[in-house]
Amino acid sequence: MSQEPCVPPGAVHDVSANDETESDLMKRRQFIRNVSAGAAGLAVSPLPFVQKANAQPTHPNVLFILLEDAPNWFGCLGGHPDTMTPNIDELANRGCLFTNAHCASPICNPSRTALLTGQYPNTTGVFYNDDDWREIIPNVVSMPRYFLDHDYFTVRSGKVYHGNFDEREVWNQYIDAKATHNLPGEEPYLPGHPWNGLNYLLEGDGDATGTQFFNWGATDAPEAIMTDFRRVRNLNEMLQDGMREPFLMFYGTHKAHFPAIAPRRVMERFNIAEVTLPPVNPTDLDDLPPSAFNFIEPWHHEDVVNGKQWHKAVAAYLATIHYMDEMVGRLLNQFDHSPHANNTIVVLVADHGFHLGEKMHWRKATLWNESSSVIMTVLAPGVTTPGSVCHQPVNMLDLYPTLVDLCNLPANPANEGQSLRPLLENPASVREEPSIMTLEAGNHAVITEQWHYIHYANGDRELYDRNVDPQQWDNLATNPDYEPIMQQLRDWIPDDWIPPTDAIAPRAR
Ligand SMILES: [Ca+2]
Ligand SMILES: [Ca+2]
Repeated sequence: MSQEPCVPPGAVHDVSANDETESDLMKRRQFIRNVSAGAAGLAVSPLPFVQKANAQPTHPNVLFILLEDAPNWFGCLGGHPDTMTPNIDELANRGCLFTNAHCASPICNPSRTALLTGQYPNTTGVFYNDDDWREIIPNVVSMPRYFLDHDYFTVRSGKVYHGNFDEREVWNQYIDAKATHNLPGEEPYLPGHPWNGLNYLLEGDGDATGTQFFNWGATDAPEAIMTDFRRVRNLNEMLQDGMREPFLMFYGTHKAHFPAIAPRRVMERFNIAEVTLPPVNPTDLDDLPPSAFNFIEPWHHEDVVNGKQWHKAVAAYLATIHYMDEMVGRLLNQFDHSPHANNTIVVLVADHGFHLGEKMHWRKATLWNESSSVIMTVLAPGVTTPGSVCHQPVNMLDLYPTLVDLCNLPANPANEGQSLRPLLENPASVREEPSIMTLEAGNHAVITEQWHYIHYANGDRELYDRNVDPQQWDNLATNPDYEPIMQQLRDWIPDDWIPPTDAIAPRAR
């Protein structure tokens, strides 16, 4: 879990407590509003030695692979030691892998809304899973709509938007996510009798099926009915027939979401008894401020451990990730044999991270690295160099303006992220701005190369040094020596993103 990526880090950059100037401070405080006005950009020139594998097409196609609920258990990220993700590792090695990428919010709907609108949760007002972004921000132009409006052929299969908050009309070819989701027998639910013996009805998971979500095991269902198998088959048939160019194709995976159920042949590749458990410090929660406990459910972890389910759950999640990787590999193999292989940008990112016991927590919706950190890799013909790795803090908000930039479309001034092109061209270049993630209203994480700063709505704080404490066990926020650096990091958060003390109460996720 704590292994370093296999490629040496690039230029080290941190927010130092020294050398602060008034102009620096003002610059940071203006950052969010500047990008909101579309004024920000990185002035980093590509290095002349960067080798271009292919000529850069004028309007390249885009293949966008959006993973569901994925911890950073990927070989290319030095993730879980038992993980098997050869296809995604190979894709990462063909382009630029970002090792310090974060979601905009560690919950499905606000994360996907931020990705698809290119705007922060505080701008859209979409913080929760039941916020219908189409009603809240009806005039915002989503990424697929923007590409459609600029004469791209838009295709999608699988989960792109959260729940029912879909945009049917922006897709030239649309494969209904619901219609391809969970055919009978795929995930053999046993209402009231979850396989793991943990009879949980998780908040937000509905009624009759609630106990089935916090579940794991193997299925003997024919693979032809597995959701991801069918979604990839549909896309592969389109690729085989040839697509109208330029196109924007989305594949949203069903895995690795709970319930962690994979075909038996996949599950059997993982030895349950010997699987490596995530590292957990038994006293880890002792130094957390009260607000942290609004977002965690340590009793779930106790029940998993006491029920002797931890090994099984970890092995099952590794299996679902492995199966997800297989399906991505099937799609990429077809894509590589298509006429589009050399003029298509491939992006792969997860909607947010995932806890499997770290900090005694399960699932997501925390401000720590397990929830914030996502795999992100970009292969851009003529722009990225095979095998390149970037350690700068980036956010999935950056992908909308990045794709607009790489596809030579006019910039969308409503985008608040920044184009990653300078980092794709030169991964060692420095990005001054941190990556900011927001959990519900008023709770934020500010992440730089070195620091992970957490600011809760009531003013509670946490600070971790990413360089020496990758597990985030040692909360430095109570040490006055770190007050200057915390103030600097806090200054990246616009004042109006932080509500009056105790104004915000947690809501169902
Ligand atoms: Ca999700
Ligand atoms: Ca701790």
